[in-house]
Amino acid sequence: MSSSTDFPMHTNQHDAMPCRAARRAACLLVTTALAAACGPLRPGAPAPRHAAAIIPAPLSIALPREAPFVLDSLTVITVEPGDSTARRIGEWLADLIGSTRESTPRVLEGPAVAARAIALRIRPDDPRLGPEGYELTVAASGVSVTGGGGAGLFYGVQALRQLMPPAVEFTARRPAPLEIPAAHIVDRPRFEWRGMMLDVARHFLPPRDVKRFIDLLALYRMNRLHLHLSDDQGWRIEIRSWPNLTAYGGSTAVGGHPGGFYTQEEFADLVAYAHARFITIVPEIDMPGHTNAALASYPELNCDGVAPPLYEGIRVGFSALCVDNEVTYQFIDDVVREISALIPGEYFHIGGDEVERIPHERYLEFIERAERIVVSHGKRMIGWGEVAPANLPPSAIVQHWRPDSVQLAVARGSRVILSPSSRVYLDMKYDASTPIGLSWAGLIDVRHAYDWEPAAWLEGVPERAILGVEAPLWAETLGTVHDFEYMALPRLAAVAELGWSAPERRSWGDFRRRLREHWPRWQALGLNAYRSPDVW
Ligand code: TNX
Repeated sequence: MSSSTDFPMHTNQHDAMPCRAARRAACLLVTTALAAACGPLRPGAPAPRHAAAIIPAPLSIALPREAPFVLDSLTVITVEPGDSTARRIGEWLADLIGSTRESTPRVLEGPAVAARAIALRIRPDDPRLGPEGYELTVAASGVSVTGGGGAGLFYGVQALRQLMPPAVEFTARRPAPLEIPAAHIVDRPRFEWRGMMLDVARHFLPPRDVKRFIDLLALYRMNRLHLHLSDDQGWRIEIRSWPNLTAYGGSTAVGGHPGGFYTQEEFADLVAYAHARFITIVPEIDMPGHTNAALASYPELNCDGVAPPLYEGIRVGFSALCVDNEVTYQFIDDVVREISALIPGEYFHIGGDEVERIPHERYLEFIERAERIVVSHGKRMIGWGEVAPANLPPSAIVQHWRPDSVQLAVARGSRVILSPSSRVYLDMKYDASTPIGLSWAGLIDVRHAYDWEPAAWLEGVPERAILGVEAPLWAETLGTVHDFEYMALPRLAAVAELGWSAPERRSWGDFRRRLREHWPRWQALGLNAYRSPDVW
């Protein structure tokens, strides 16, 4: 992957250079990433206001000091004839540009002959790329984005988006010139699982807010959205064969806040919205614990046949399905069947965490039976670290969150998703003054979330056993989407880079420099990020 134009991004420790006079002198000196922000100075030309700052860091990136690509009303986007995936991605890009420009670029099918076009194509046979890899070239004469697959093309377009000024994210139209610095990137991800989890059970997020997070994941080339759809405080997805789960069990949330749930149509729409952005939705129905909302909705799920009251507190560990009742397994079968029919993705998460009410042996038998139910509906089971001692097939996946025994599952051939609570639990406070969030796993500032190495995290869990990295956002203390955003950003960007970028391309100093450049983009997107004093 190396070429003479490659250079490590982390050689450049400069921050954005806002002033024009200092800029001219500095530009004579720097030959690294900052050069893109400098470019040739033309009299009267507006100074580029942002330095190239791509997150996650690409495998190889060169920013030659050449003239930029100028996007104007003549620019078209070209795709190959009959390539409906590339066309769809082209239309996504046209929408992004068109919302800020007076005219939306046209998406044309045909050979990329048009002068100064943005040419999109998919080349599955390019061995450098793989399905999620891409090559991006920006020159004055044109832009070319080649993906090894549809996902790769989409990620190349996201890298192109990050080379454009943050103003491209505004939805208000304005006729400002849009310049894209000359660049050459060849890139592919390190891990196949780059995820985030939203806890919509403790506090419900309506579909439009979940879509905001899907959009954010797309910006950072993340590809899994795990939705924690049930817990003690609420059941959030319609199950037609058990309607009281949502009618009653979905009516509450923590602290008396409003409940809510997704109808199956709404859920299918979220799945399609994510799918169009190459993101797989991973549904979680937590069992056998974290089930008070279900237990309250159906007395027969309780060993004593008595439904408990609904619960709005934040204790954990007190609830459990009756693992000795056959009706429990009928219930699980119905729930897994109905949800599985709504998702093309191959994963179904059964939770399995924090069970205090069931003897360990019975718990493990329950997990093994639940796994068989998941497989019978064509999905692969995922469970939190507690499930590792169960006798599960290698296709089952274990999600590590605290010191546990995932090595047992790895020894049987299973792969692991890393979500160490002390690093990537986005519900942990940044520092002692953070007004929301918890702190049981520690305070997690941006650097702490960034500065660790997945392949060195757990003894006995080498790189090949790691499926990827996921950042859970638990919502006991988060009331609105603004709270969710405040805890997610900037740390989500750190987790995106952990999941995507090669270890030799990562360094805190360079990440911090790039992160600084993302603040105006978040503002343009209306995201309520935390302005960490470590970074800004
Ligand atoms: C632990 S992580 C939990 C959640 C809580 C979270 C709060 C896990 C599998 N269980 O039930 O919401 O801590 O940080």
